[in-house]
Amino acid sequence: MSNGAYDDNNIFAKILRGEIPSHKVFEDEVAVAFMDVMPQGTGHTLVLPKAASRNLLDADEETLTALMPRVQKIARAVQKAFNAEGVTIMQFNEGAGGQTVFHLHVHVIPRFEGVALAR
Ligand code: DGP
Repeated sequence: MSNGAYDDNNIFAKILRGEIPSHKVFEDEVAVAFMDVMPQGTGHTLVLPKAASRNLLDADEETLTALMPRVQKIARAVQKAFNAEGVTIMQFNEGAGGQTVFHLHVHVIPRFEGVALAR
């Protein structure tokens, strides 16, 4: 179980509703992907299910099953687009786990040999 209820005033819920702008690079009926405003590396992209889940601990199986192929699709696309040698996938749960925005999202970060993440 997660530590709290889903709050639909979180910043990603607002992006999903089109209330605040984002640099969107993918959207289908299940998920969206947009560029992270505080990138830890070139091409840092976030993939979100449209379904309201606070995080991985809170998400139902249907959401997770649908999300992973989208994460793979975005990971392949950003690797190609940025000519990356690898891709790091990260996902944080609750404040103690490093989560700052409480709508489930997966970080997709193109990686290059010898280049560390920004933070
Ligand atoms: P985390 O909850 O720690 O997994 O990371 C949240 C990420 O979301 C963090 O890398 C910064 C990013 N972020 C925060 N606010 C915004 C925003 O308004 N727009 C976009 N595109 N990214 C955001």
